Amino acid sequence: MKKVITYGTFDLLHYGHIRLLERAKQLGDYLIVGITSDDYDKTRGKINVQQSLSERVAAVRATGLADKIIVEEYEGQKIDDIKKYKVDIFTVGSDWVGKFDYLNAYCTVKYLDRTKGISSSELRQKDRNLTMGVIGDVPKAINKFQSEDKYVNGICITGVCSKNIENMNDAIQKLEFNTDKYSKLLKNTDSIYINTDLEKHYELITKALNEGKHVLCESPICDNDKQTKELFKLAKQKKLILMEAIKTAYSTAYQRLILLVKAGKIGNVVSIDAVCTDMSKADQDDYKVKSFQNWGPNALLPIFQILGTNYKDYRIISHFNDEEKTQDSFTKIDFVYENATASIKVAEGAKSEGELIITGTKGYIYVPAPWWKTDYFEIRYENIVNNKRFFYQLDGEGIRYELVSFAKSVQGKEKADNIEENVSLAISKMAMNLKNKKKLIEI
Ligand code: C2G
Repeated sequence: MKKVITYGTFDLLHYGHIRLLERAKQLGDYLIVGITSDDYDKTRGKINVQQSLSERVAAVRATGLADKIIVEEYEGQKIDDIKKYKVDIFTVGSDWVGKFDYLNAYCTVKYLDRTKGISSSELRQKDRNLTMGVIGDVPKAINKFQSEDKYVNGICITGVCSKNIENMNDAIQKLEFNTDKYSKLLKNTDSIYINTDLEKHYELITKALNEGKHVLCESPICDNDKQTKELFKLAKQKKLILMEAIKTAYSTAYQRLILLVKAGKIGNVVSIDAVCTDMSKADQDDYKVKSFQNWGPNALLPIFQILGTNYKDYRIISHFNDEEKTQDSFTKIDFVYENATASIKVAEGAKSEGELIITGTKGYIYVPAPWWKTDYFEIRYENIVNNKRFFYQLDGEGIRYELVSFAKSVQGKEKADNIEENVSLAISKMAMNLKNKKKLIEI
């Protein structure tokens, strides 16, 4: 009996896939189909797959062409499978020509012509074509964001509006910032990404929502929790998505870490210590440090997501560079909870180790610097033989996962739960406390 094996994601199963499976089957007597797991697809850069593994398996099964279906979970598994199932022929579409020649050492490798004119990417795009305008002033941040849309099928950046427009990458529309130009940008788009000074957020978001546009906004949404609440309410009324952009919240490693903590892997959490420092902009002429504004939301995220937002007490300790006390070069906030404590340390005018440590009654989680864009963390115990290390691919610093989540939220008409509303409100409230110098000690 001649055994044939083939692999694929088979997202939104289409005619091209079916033709490939039919021809693969004809190469022998028994066809094994390997379907990629969600995690494996992520590690090979396919972050945009629309159907879950079980849906994709069911679709391939329904073709009746596969004699056996297996799941492909890791790099190198093809060799293991070929040996294990005593496979005679490995086959895949011609888009992979040459890539699997190394399997010739184990069986015959055959590339089959790819069917022209159809692909999962096109189907995904058709289903989810979301245009997005961008407004912001820091060229590095905006250009980085803009270059990520090519990894996300179905999102297309239509224009950029900025007071610094000459330093921005090419875009379909490039608009010098003013209110009229912002209106023009909004008119030609379904959604908007906002990365401006915090003071402008409220007005820009209100206008976008009132004009029926979905919003992705850098955190904090406002430096006033009442305003943030009002904006969430407006978004709900208008059936629009208002999503807070903290990249960390959308990364796989961070999400898995939160799940492990909630599943009790380190016992009860008694302390969380999050540090974020960044001095990369400090030596730029006339750069105004805003340590809390730029880093506070990120550092607060694990605290509010693990311990909740009902802290009993807090205290802010800051050092300011200016008389008006708007430029905090260093801010530390300590929280007291019923059964736990937490602290953040954020600085644009001081340097420290940017790590995250979550202390539990059975062990602790250690995320090395820079923890906010990590692909790696460890669970450590008293007995080091029980320690575990976790690694999850992170590409594009997490922006592309944020975009995928935003696109899916818009399509599904329900906001992804990466950042819960109470967490967003608590972040806005803390920004307000610092602005109003509430419970603030200056050093
Ligand atoms: N295919 C095709 N014609 C198309 C589209 C896809 O013949 N128009 C083939 C691909 O070449 C592949 C199979 O259908 O052999 C599944 O395609 P995908 O779901 O895109 O999977 P892919 O990313 O190619 O995974 O480990 C995974 C494998 O390496 C292939």
